Amino acid sequence: MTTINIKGMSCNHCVMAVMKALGEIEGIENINVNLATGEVTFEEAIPVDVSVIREKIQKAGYEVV
Ligand SMILES: [Cu+2]
Repeated sequence: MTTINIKGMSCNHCVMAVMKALGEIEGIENINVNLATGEVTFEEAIPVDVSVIREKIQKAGYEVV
């Protein structure tokens, strides 16, 4: 399981946007977002480069810290 922290989420809409963005990356599954802590966990069915994740999250309007 991979854990990242995302800055900028303030409501459930943000949670959905982050889940959608990560879900679009091939190989990422079982995404779980904790709005209170900003902690996001997921499984990598195939290895995913962290830069791909950063870029996706940034495009959605949030930041990986
Ligand atoms: Cu929001």
